[in-house]
Amino acid sequence: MRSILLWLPAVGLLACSTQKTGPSLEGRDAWARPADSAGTTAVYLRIVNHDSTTALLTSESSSVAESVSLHETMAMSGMIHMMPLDSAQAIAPGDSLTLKQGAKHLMVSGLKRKLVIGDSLPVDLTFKDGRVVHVTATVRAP
Ligand SMILES: [Cu+2]
Repeated sequence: MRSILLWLPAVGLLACSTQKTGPSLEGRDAWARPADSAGTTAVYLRIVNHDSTTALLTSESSSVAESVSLHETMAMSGMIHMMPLDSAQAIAPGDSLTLKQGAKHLMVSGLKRKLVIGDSLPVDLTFKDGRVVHVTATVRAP
C-alpha cells in the first residue's frame, strides 16, 4: 500500500510533462515593408507546423488591407516576375514554410493606413481544417 501512494505523484508529474504546451501552428519572425496608405506591401515570415498532420494554408487576410494573397517571386530571362500562388500550401508535420524576399511572400494590397517603421500589421492565416493563426508583422526596413 505504501509503495502505491509513493508512486502516484510521480505518475502525475510524467503526465504533465508530456502535455502539449505551444501552439500546433506558429508564425515566426513576421515582418513587413513600409508602405503608403492605399499601397501594397509584402509580409515575410516562417510558418512552423508542430502538429502530427500536414497543414494546408488556404487563405490569408488582414483587418487593415483589402486583400492578402500568396505570391512567388521568380527570375525569368533576367526579369523579376511575381506570380500569384492559387493552390493551398502544404506544410508537412515538423516542417515549415518560409516566406522571404525573392521567394514566396504574402502580398498585401489596398492598405487602409500608412505603414511606417515600428508599426505592426496584423495578418490572419487560415488553414483547410479551419484553424486560424494570427500573426503580427513588424514593419521594418528591407
Ligand atoms: Cu508579390
